Amino acid sequence: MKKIAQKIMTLLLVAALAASSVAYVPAQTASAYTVPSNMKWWARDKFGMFIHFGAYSYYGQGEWAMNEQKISKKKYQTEIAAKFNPTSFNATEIVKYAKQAGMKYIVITAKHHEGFSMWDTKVASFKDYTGTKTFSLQSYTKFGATGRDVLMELKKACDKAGLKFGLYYSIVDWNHSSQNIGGTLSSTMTSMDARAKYITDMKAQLKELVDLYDPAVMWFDGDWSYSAKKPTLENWWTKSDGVDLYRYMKSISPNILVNERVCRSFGLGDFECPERSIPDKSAVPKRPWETCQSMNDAWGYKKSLEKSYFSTGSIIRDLAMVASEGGNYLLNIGPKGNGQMTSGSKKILKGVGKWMKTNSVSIYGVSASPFKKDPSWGTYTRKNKTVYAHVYKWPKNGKLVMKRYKNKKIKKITILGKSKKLKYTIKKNKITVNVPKKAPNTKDTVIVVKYK
Ligand code: H79
Repeated sequence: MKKIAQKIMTLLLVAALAASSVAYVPAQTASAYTVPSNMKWWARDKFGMFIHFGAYSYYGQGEWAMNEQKISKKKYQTEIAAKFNPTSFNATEIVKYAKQAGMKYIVITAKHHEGFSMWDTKVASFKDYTGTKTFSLQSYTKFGATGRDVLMELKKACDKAGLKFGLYYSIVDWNHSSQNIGGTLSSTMTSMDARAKYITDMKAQLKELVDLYDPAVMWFDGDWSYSAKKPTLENWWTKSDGVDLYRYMKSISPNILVNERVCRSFGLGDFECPERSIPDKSAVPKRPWETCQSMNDAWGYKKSLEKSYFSTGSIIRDLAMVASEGGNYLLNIGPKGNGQMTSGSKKILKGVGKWMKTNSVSIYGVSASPFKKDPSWGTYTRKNKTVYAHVYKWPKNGKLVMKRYKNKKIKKITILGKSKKLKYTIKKNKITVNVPKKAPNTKDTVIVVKYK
């Protein structure tokens, strides 16, 4: 999977080449779309936490292990899911870390592809391979006897801290008796009748989730058909199912936000979802969008990758780059099977929080960059008449050359978090700012240009 950091390097390279050959590019936003009123909070908040937590967290080999390792339903259920015992799950701590990092909403997996329900589902068909026990955290593990509801704990902690709460739900279900692993969608239906029954039951589960947790976002996944054709056993999820699912969600929860993965590639849902990638400045979606990214190459806890986290700096730069293109950023953590946050994720969240403490005004509520192309040193965000220059690559000569916004007059230029005014000169559409020799923040220094 391609890392966003690599993508940014390519973008910077392209931008650098472009900057040397193209003279003046008229002010033009990288993305321009109207935000529907029910999405205003989401578009303003910009930054959320994704949590992948399920039976796979106990196994510690990533959320795709069952599929990748061809583990049978019986084995997965009895040897992995049944042993999942997240007694150390601490919703208050997770929310504290999210809030401190500057995140404004959380989306947690209610059911991933493994088909394990993280809540006390009463929908009868979500049973184990014997058809006798419900395949859920409450019914299938000894943790169930504690009477705890981790989704409710997180929901309550979010409410208390003023964060919005959302749920992830996988359409594909590797453990449901209607499906077997394999095929175009990674699961194949056993019959068309089973398909119809599964869809009805899936909706019943979604109704349970809405009734129990009233999520602000329902984040679907496992919809890979890209097909508007009639369903088949292998390509069993289609565009018309996506259209229907979206309508259904809005009918049971009018204000809920639903991602495009009710069946992606048809412009459905309220927002688009690039995964682990930032669109090119020239190909930014024309409607609200959110990039999801994890902190390493897995989403669910993967022990072997615990020493391979991305750098805090690359995550901060991704967040700013996404904001500069008018998008949201959903950053994932994969807690361990016992529920504990990993030390790697805590370190990154702390680092992002440290940066956000000074620099969050250059992220929340910003518009996309007013310029079509990025400079070689980083990117821009804007709020009304203030342009924020995010400098990733600090100029060695102490002179930062940036574009002038709409030929406006300048009120002052400062480094975000500092009061000292920086000296500058203007030549037509270029501003040259005298900056300190050393980068005040090696991850991303934000220069504030206030226009009159
Ligand atoms: O939940 C996380 C991942 O588990 C899930 N989405 C994030 C948020 C995910 N990411 N990538 N994938 C799942 C793998 C997708 C693989 C695919 Fe395919 C390749 C989909 C279509 C082609 C595998 C092969 C599944 C169907 C055929």
